[in-house]
Amino acid sequence: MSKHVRKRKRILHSSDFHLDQPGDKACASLKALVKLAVEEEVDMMMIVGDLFDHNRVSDKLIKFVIDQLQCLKAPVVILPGNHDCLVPGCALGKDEFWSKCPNVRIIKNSGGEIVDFSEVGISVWGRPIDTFEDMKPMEGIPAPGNNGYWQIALAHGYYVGNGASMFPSYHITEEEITKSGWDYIALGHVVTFSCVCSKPVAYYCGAAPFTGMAAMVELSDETGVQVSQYEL
Ligand SMILES: [Mn+2]
Repeated sequence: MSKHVRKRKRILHSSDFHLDQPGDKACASLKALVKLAVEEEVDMMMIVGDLFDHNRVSDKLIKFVIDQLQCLKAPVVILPGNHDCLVPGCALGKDEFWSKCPNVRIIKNSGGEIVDFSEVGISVWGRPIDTFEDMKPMEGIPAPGNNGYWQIALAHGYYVGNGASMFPSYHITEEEITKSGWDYIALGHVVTFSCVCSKPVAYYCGAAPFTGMAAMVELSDETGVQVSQYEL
């Protein structure tokens, strides 16, 4: 029996908007990202940490974000990063706003969770930063499921390879990525677009307001996982 060939999918991978005030440059970047996602008819959009610069942002700014994300039919996955970490009173925890946006899924389970998006055939794992202490963004990642979906892991932190790092916290190691078994590792926290691993494919998408770009991830069982930058 031949292996089941999954449907090709395209995911828009972004991170590190660091939204602070309504109308700032980062807000324009988010708006451009949503426009691109609509035009390209992507299957999913992901924001891998630090959507907000801090947790004291105004309700007006949160409403702006929700107005934008509601323009999409595709599911949007948001991972809390170190700047918008999931602590009491945080921006991503204000359910009175986020509940109005059914296509948005915020990864909240402490220690990590898998979310299956059956409508698009994609499973997502992520572990939110939910503390002001150090943590390991890929610690405890389970083996991917056997549901025939694309398996995408999200992590917000520093890739440190297999050695010591000059960076103090949020370490992601080479071994955590290579042994994960997931199809694609979507990374956030680092400003520039960069590939850190080819098997499985793992990329930093870069900070959209800084690079003016987002990463398009094309998933295909025939041609593999390919990542390229799209201008915002
Ligand atoms: Mn960060």
